[in-house]
Amino acid sequence: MSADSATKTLNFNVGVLGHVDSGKTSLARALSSTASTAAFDKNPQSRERGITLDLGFSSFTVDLPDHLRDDSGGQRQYERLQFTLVDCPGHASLIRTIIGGAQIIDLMMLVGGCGERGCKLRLQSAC
Ligand SMILES: Nc1nc2c(ncn2[C@@H]2O[C@H](COP(=O)(O)OP(=O)(O)OP(=O)(O)O)[C@@H](O)[C@H]2O)c(=O)[nH]1
Ligand SMILES: [Mg+2]
Repeated sequence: MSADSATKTLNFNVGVLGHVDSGKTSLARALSSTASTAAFDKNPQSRERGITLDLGFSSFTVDLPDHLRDDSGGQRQYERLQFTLVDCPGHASLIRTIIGGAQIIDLMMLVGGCGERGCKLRLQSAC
């Protein structure tokens, strides 16, 4: 992406949060077109343990919705809307990593799995 087009991109950092194994990393992978080198549990420790251990960054870009357009002739005339997904660990022992990520998160997406026993268990743990 060139510097010029980068300045015309409005970015939101979206935290991807939820219960352990609810599918956060899988969803981030499915949505994203660009990823950092450590995204999607690529590091060996994550693969070995089968869980996300650190924040993972990836992104996708869409056309800017009309309601976010600035037709007033101002400086900030964005053309594209980028969502940077901040994939958070789900394991309770890694809560400090998630709190660290909260510093840069603008919005959050709560992922809840609903397979077989999933909904009941996850609703219980959210109460
Ligand atoms: N059946 C089914 N399995 C899924 C789905 N999404 C993810 N999985 C599987 O569920 C397991 C956990 O998926 P992840 O995406 O790593 O879950 P996660 O929430 O990122 O896990 P943590 O970050 O460790 O909390 C993997 O084996 C996935 O293949 C889904 O939509 N359906
Ligand atoms: Mg994960």
